[in-house]
Amino acid sequence: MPLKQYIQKAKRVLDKNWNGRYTVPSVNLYPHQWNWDSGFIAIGYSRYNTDRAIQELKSLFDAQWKNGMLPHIVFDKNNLGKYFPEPDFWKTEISKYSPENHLTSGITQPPIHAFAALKIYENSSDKGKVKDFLRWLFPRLMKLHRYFYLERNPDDNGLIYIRHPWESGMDNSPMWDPVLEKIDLSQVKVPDFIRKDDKIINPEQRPKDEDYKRYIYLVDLFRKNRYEERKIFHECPFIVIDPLFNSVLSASNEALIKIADILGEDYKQAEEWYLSTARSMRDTLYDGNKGIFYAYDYIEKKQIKVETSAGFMPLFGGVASHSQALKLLEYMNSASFCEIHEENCFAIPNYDKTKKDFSTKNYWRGPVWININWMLFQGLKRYRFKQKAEHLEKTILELPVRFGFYEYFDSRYGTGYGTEDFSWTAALFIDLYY
Ligand code: 9YW
Repeated sequence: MPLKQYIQKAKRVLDKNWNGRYTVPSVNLYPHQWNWDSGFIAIGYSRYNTDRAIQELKSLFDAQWKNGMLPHIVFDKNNLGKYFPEPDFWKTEISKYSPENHLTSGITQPPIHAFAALKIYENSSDKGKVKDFLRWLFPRLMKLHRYFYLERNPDDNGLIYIRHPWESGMDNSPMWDPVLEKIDLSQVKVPDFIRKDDKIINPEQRPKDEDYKRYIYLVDLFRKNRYEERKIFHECPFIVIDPLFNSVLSASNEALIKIADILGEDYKQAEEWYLSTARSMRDTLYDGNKGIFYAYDYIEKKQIKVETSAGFMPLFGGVASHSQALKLLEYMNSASFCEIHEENCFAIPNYDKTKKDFSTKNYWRGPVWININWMLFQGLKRYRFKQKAEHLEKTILELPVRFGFYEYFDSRYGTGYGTEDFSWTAALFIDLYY
């Protein structure tokens, strides 16, 4: 089948998941609006339907919290009961910052939105229309980034912390194991709950129950503290600096500078944010022996020495120095994360495949994710690593064509796992085609 017909298929996936206001990641598994998913989805739409791209981000930012936080889920009030945890569990109405007319979660996700908004502008032929939208969005983006630099920046050095694995977007990444293990389940009280995800998808490909208990323990801690950031910061056992989150923020800071410029607004603040985060990441997260950026446990004050695809993300944010970038490429293009021309390997798996607990099929513990590969592709291009960039581009196009628009893919055989008809897989496939 010619590639063009797969584009029609990809568009049909997005149509199926569009509910008139926004696009759900997947009708059955994730039936609400997800924060960074909508950013990637908007990038896909920006190639052929500017109005939908704009609507996608408008719906999300309508639910922005009063303190600037953009929630990781905006719930569809008419479609409750299929997912866990939903608003009856989050109880975000007890926060003085939660929005009046929307039901949301009480955590955030990697802030890809300024980057996505700039793409909508660049890809549109109706610059006037998109400029009006950017005028609406710009103060909201500034408010979101300001929230990070005021509320999540304890040392005032631009290293922004996350306080839940779900905020990283990579829920059960092996990177979080050493931190989560510190929550001793025999010592803490976890509220009763019933998972829904493991009834839809084979539990072998999802986080373990012990992981889920810890996720829920953290949500309970946030509720108990009425979502007050200062209080949470002092009590929460999971305070980490994630290289992916901070790299995405950097890419968006850079986009904010450009958006400010397009609108004739002041770009100085965004520039300061950009410089401070990038500099501190280079100084604190990089490991020159291994050639990767690590996450950092803020409580233990040490790097978390676990190698995942998140560690290469400084390429996407333009954070890595030239010599760091060369080392990243070397490690990325090795037997650990698939060499160019390596057989039975789809670049790049989410976790170093030489590790003994590497899994080709378990969620964020080894499979290949299209959004991660897409961001790394952008990063490799910006550092002019042409051959490797082309290798990733080929993978991103090949996997959905051969196996379907799945949520994630087996890193050895390419088989699709998780849910089928997954929105960001379709959206980013479209983006690459154009
Ligand atoms: C969950 C929706 C989300 C993504 C996350 C991914 C997964 C599970 O699905 O989260 O229940 O929220 O880890 O990155 O945004 O696609």
